[in-house]
Amino acid sequence: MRATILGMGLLALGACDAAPVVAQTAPWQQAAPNKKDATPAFKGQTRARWDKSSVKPAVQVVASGIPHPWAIAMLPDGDVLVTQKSGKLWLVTPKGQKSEVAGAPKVAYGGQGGLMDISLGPDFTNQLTLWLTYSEPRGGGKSGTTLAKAVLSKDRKSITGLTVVFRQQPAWSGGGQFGSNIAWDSAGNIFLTLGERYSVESRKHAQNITDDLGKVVHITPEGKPAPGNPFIGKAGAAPEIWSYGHRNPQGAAINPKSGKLWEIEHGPRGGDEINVPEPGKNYGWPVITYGIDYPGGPIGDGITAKPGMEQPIYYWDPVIAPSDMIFYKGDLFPWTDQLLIGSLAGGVVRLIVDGETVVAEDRMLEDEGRIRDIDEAPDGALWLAVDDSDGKLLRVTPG
Ligand SMILES: [Ca+2]
Repeated sequence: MRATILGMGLLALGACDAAPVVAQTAPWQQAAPNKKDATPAFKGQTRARWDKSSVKPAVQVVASGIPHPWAIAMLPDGDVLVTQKSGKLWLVTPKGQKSEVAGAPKVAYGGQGGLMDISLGPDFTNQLTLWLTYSEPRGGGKSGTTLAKAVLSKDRKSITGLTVVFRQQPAWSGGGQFGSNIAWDSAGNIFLTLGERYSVESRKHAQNITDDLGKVVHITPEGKPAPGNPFIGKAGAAPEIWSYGHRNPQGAAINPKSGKLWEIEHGPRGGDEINVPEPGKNYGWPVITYGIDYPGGPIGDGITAKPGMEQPIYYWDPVIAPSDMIFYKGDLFPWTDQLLIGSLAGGVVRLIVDGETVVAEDRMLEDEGRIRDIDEAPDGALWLAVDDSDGKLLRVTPG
């Protein structure tokens, strides 16, 4: 039961059977943070005021039986492609009929690894090209995040011509923290978010600009460094890097107003964060973080700020465990231009943003399980993939 705040500073305990009533200036989150000594770098960097929506979302189960889905991609005519982490690709019709799409790549399935993101390329309408990320077996028990493209057959029964476009280097052992999200910039180049592979040793690479662990890379559709990248021509640096110091960024979206990349990443215990990565900048992991280590001690020196390292525009402690996010474009819900975040631990998180400032936060659908992906259909409905053994696809509309 959460404390209920009535009016200005009056604190009372709410009845468990009643919806909590909280003044609109109070944050949604009332629980204590894990990192008790953290001070936000600026007002509103965490625990923005709660904007409780008047809309109650209605949930319809469109399909189930896709165990542990990872990502969905909406085709222009309403069909949906779904990746299953173990290495299958599915086509689901709006009425929920599902059929397997043959030709998915071989994946290193285990831990957080498997078949992950799926994205339609800008030329999908003409060329039927789609893009996949997955944990690729690289030999010696190691794996790495790989981006590949393939062509969907006209009958949608298979993908063909699977071609690897980019391989995160170096490969690493274990099943932890691959990223990975595909976002397209306005020039038709790709931002790909890449995790630092979890281990105490691999996480140090997030600060190392010679490789791809804990990075956002910016590449052409051919897998080359995108023109204008910050480290092109710099000796010893990897020219594909856009930004570094990331932990496990599983979500990304282009802000339709600014055209800039926004990225969301998992912290450890505490410290999930949203960044707006600028070229060549350092987002701090594992040197600065608003979280603590899983056993309870500090990460590194336990600091949250350092010169030369960028602050997140927003963070959470306790975590939400963010999967992906979208800027809502439609008007079926009264949330146009707001940020909707799927999360494994907090349902769908809604943020009202003003420029690059988060001004309010709301939560919904917290009882629907681990939300592994969120997308918006052409009609403005939200589609969610639920990460469990039953693997549901949900369509959400105003109730
Ligand atoms: Ca950071």
